[in-house]
Amino acid sequence: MRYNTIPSQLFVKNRQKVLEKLPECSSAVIFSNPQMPKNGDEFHPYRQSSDFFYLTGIVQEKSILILTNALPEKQAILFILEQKPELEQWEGRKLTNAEATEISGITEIHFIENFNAIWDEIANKSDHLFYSQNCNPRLKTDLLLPEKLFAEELGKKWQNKDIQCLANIMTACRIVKEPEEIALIQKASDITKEAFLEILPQVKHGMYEYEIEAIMTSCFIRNGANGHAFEPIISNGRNTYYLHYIKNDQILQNGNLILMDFGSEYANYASDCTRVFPVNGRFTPRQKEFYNAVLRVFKQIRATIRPGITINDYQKTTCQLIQEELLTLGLLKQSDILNRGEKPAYFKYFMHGVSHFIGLDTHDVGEKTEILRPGMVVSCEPGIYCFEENTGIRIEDTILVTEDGSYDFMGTLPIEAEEIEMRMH
Ligand SMILES: [Mn+2]
Repeated sequence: MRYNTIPSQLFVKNRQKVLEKLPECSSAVIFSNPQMPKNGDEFHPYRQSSDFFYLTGIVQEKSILILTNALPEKQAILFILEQKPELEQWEGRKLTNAEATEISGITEIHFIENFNAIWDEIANKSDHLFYSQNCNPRLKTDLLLPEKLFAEELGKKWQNKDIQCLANIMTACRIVKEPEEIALIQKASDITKEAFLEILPQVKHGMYEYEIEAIMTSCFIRNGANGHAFEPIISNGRNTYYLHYIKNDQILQNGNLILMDFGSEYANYASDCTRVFPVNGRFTPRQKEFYNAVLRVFKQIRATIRPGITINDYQKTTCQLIQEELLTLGLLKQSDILNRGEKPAYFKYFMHGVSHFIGLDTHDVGEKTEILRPGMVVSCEPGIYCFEENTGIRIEDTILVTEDGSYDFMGTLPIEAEEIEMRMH
């Protein structure tokens, strides 16, 4: 493993939380992610399902977890691949049962071939059957995922049982982070910070955006990250305007701003950061006006993140503050605000969410109506995008909600325009 061993106690606690939320006499099946075909005989690099990792710590394909409170003596049963030397010579070692126990804290381990027989027996004794599914409302895919097929089968086979999706229970558990998880997000954030500090003094006019990506990737991998938590955005000039630009194939031009939205993934935990800086190391006065406008909003919103409010609450505040900054920047006039059309006037310059949950996924589980509690982790990312001036500014940190407010995982990472300029010279 690239990361330090995570105490199996975390996964024991996580399973306990899910079990406590299940109604009496329930059993749940959670699948590992399938290997996603790439081309020919190759697969994309393997990424474990976040739910499966949360409950087991196991990063291996073809694994299944059963959680049950229908049989008092059995709470977690793990199914893994049988270790076969002839397969291992090609694919590398697979987990032994003892290793799987050490990682997950689960003592009852079977080979995957035995899943159907054991599950039938457990399902038969249960009143409620739960299947796991990635229920991110923004996921659009036509792929026939094994968990989807399993859910359909369940419905056909056990018509007399109550069948439910586990997603709401998983969300309720995953949304508040345990101290072990917070430490992993801190590590992912520390690696992300280091990459930014490494990049700043190396940026030069004439470099390609992907050369910055190369420094970033090198720093992430060198420090034990899996790699990028999401495809990094490294844009300059006009492309800073495009929110999800990931081609990263343009030359850095003197006088342009660079926008980097990036984050490492450590032990499957994400961090998320955005910084903007000038190619030549000096903001123009106009660029600084834009930058400081967004920075003021960032600081004010970060200060409002605390237990008791929702993301939707501070989304409204953000829009209000950005509207005022747009007046100052001369991009909006009072009359534009009064004569609003279908969308409010600021929407032309700020059109995205200011915050999302962060955890095992960069866009982690949780709705924007959720009332924040200590242990939740969110992004804070206001921005202003002006097509006419080739300028997109976004400033983003990963933030922990604490008892008395919030804590910024990015801490002392340069954020003032002058600090950034200093680091570039
Ligand atoms: Mn983000």
